[in-house]
Amino acid sequence: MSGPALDIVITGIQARAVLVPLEHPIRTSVGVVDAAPLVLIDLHTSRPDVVGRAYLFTYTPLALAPTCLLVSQLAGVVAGQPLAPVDLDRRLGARLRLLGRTGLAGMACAGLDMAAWDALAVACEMPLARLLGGTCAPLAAYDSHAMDGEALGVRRAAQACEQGFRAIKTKIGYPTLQEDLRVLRALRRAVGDEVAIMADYNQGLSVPQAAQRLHALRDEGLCWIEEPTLQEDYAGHARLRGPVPVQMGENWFGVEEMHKALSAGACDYAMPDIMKIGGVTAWQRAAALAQAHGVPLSSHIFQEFSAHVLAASPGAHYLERMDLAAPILRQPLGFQDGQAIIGQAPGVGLQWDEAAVSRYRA
Ligand code: SMN
Ligand code: MG
Repeated sequence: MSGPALDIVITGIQARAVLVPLEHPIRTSVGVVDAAPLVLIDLHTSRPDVVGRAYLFTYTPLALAPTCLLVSQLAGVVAGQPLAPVDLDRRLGARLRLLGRTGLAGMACAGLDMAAWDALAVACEMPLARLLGGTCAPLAAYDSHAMDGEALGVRRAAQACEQGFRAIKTKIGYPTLQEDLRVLRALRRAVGDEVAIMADYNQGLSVPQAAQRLHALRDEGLCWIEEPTLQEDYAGHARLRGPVPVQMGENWFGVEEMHKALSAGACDYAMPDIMKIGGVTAWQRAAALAQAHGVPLSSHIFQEFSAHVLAASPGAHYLERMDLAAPILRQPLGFQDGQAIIGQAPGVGLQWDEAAVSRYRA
């Protein structure tokens, strides 16, 4: 890092709320996301050419304005501070010790962390993956679909295969096990035996229900079953391991929750969400934890940042392709032959399409 990059300080934060249309609603067994509520973050520094960008996904429009306001409020904690994400993480943790960094507060801090790492990589004139010590090699990815039913599910699966994907995820938890089986078998017929299929219950089953369904799915050749029961029930997840590999992690707030889950033997695979786990700083700690437990590591949405951190993570498994931000980005993340193509742009490469941002302002 050249001298000038070391002297950069944060000068301000811009946070904007947008509600972005989705090509397909994200239907799950526990609710539907019809549009993507995103908080767009611009972290400005003492170098006008060094701006860090990140976005947060708030799942429901109900959380969009409060999260956006929280990000703006936290500007007061980071403005004037050196562009040093690990130090910012410590500072934010100290300031929010009484509140705690879970929920919207954790999400807001993670957004600042991601934007700061983006700015630092831009200042160092290299992709974030390189700054973290990795390369920009292509990453195995799966195309992530929803509880689409048989007809749309098959269409999306076939389209993903035509685009070169070698893995797809669907969401299940239909009213009956027979419906789960019917949709999964239709997808298998559509993609053939060489394409991996993952299935996500989004916490929709009780442990007894999940035990019965996972046993019935044991011969369906699934790559993993995701969040079969309540995400905070680590013992329950541990009891369900066996018939099909169990995947979880998107709802862990901080590496502390990840540590509790892995210590309880809750899952065969781990998929932290880079926002909820706490940003790039926390992701690196999560990656070390996964490695210590011998658990392959996948990502959850946030495909742009996730590509860079996975590229520098031991035990990288799959990147989830769910293009939530495409309508407001000038350059979506590229995929080829079922792999994420990181590119060589400095930082993460997020550039807002300002006309679209104006159109979708919430
Ligand atoms: C998911 C649920 C809700 C919004 C985005 C993604 C899902 C996943 O759990 O793993 O893709
Ligand atoms: Mg999931």
